[in-house]
Amino acid sequence: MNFPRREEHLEYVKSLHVAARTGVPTEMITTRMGVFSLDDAYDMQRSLISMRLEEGEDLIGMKMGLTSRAKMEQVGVHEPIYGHLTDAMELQSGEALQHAAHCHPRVEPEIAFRLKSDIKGPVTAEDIVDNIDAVCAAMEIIDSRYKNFRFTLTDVIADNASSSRFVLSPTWLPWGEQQIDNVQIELIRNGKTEQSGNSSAILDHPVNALVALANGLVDRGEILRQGMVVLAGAATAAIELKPGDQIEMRANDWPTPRFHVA
Ligand code: OOG
Ligand code: MG
Repeated sequence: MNFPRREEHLEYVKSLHVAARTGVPTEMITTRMGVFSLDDAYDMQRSLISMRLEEGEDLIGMKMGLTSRAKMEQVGVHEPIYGHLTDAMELQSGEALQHAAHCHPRVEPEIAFRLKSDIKGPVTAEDIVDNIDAVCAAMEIIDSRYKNFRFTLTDVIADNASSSRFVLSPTWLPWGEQQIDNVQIELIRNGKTEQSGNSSAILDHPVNALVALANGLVDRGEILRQGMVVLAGAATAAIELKPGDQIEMRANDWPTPRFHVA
């Protein structure tokens, strides 16, 4: 699978791709070309993902972002956004994250869904409860490719919603066996809780993130595919990562994802 590319965007998209590969941040696109539309921003995001796919990566999921007030306030952008996840972005639980390969990485606690069947919007939460196969606690490593981790709505969309890596729990929980709203969430660094929150902070219920994503894809004629992993968006603000950090996340008594920073 691949996405179409627009010639006039290539220069900006390439800068983002190079920044992601080198860990050296770049200028915001709005600073370079002025204001651009949401539609153009999502076109640029798809061009950026095409570059990864051409280098051999596979599309394995999607992410929602800015689905909680804590996250919106942290970055000053107040609308939910989505991004794409490839296989190369997955870090296995227990592995090391190479700090030097990133611009200014942060981590945030997430809930991940795995899809049992395709989801084609428009849908409501009731429509999709049977399309979910499993859930788990997850962490996303976000790393804006822009200088100083500062951006506008369209800049962050073009930059694949800041997504860099993601870590899933070692085991998935079968869907329907546990509640996913009102889950107590903690992000822990070197044994100390740095952020705590509740899964209900994610659009009132994490399933609403999946609904928003499926519905956001309608005008592109795209659907969510069976087997995809979908991150619902962080329930708390993100924290900056430093070499030596040991990071783990707790979500009630669910299996715990963890990693360390080298
Ligand atoms: C944008 C991405 C937000 C989330 O979970 O809210 C996001 C950013 O914070 O840089 O992934
Ligand atoms: Mg996130």
